[in-house]
Amino acid sequence: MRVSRSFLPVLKESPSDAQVVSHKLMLRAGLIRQTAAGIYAWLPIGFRVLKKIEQIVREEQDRAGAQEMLMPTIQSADLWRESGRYDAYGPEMLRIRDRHDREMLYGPTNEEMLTAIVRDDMKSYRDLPRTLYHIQWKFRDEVRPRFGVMRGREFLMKDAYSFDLDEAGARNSYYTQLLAYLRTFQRMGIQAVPMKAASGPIGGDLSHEFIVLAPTGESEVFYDAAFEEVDWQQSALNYGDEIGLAQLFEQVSSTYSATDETHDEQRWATIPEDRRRTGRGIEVGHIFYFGALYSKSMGLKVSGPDGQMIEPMMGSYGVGVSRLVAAIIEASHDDAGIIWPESVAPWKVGLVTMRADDAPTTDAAEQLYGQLQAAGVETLYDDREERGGVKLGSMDLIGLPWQLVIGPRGIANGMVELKRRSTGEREELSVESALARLTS
Ligand code: P5A
Repeated sequence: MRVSRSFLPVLKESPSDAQVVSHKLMLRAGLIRQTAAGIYAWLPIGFRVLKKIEQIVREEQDRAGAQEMLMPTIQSADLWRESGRYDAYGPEMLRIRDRHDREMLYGPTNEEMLTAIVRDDMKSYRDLPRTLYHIQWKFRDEVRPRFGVMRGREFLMKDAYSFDLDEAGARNSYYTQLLAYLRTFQRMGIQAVPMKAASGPIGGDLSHEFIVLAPTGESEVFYDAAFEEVDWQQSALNYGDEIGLAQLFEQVSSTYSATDETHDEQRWATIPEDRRRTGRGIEVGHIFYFGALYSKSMGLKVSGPDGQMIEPMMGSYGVGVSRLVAAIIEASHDDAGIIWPESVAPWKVGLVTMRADDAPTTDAAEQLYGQLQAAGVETLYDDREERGGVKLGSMDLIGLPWQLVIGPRGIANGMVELKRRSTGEREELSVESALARLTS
């Protein structure tokens, strides 16, 4: 993409209404704009990151055997009366009336809706187990929306729902999502630690939240460094391996991690000091097992092998997709701006010309841009007639993993500069080797 044709509004000053660094950087680098309290438009850069995160979540859900679908944002109040949550949910629910005066709502979550959808078609034990998910906007009328998309009112969530014949099956589905989450967050370049949690308004008795360390997090957290030591992508654990998944759950449960609500000073003291990690944390995911809670209240039943009726055991599994954009920035930035992990970066390379009025410089840049594009390398090309220093400043702010800088002096000798954003390391190399490096 050419910057000269882009809508990439970059702000020099930190906006005064933003309190946390991710919100400041998201406004300054032109990722989002607020359109109403707690409601944001996603500008091109922000949108690209959101889609990258969404895609990682999707690939890991698919790999774990969940199947994607799409449910509407608007729901009928009657659905929620069936489960009894219509009144219980309180003022966080945005309630709407249509022209026929029917009560509707903007969905804060979809347990009721999906249970109602499947109950007409899941009839037999052969229809189980199933896990379905969608990636859809939610609305929660938070008392205090704050920190930008971190706690918005409208936000994007991946929510999955599992249906099983019995508790053992349901636990296996829960463990499957646990592993999928460990893999998902690690692919995004962040350390998310599962912690036992209370179920709150979703209900149920088994629940974990996934917490990313960041100084501006809402709760204080404690965990054993063992969580940082496993490569979940490389782990040979297979989704069909029920025993392995149960062992994973045991391992996660026996490794210390806690929020301030569940923290146990006595157990904490038994962990060697150099393995204790503490800080503030941001919840980027939350998984729940709640048995037959919704099957029972909403009349979901299937016939078992010998004709008896069975209420499926369910779980639900959420990832805060839009919140993750902010959480990743909280975990990965410096004074100059954002540092995107490569897997979620809006583009891989920022191509910068230092002198737009120097023909050999722009010719070389145009040619490189064409070659990078032909090789499928996502490139943002700053072709503006701006001072080189200004362009480099906005590249640092936007935070692409690589900057390829072309100036008159270097290009006269066929040389360009390649900078790695995360370390600041710069290297002079020939045009050919720069290209080879970025396309490899
Ligand atoms: C699980 C899936 C649920 O709603 N029902 C369907 C369950 N869980 S949850 O914990 O309430 O939400 C899941 C994740 O969504 C993110 N999230 C938010 N993100 C931005 N702004 C908000 N106001 C907000 N509320 C929740 C969190 O990442 C949470 O873990």
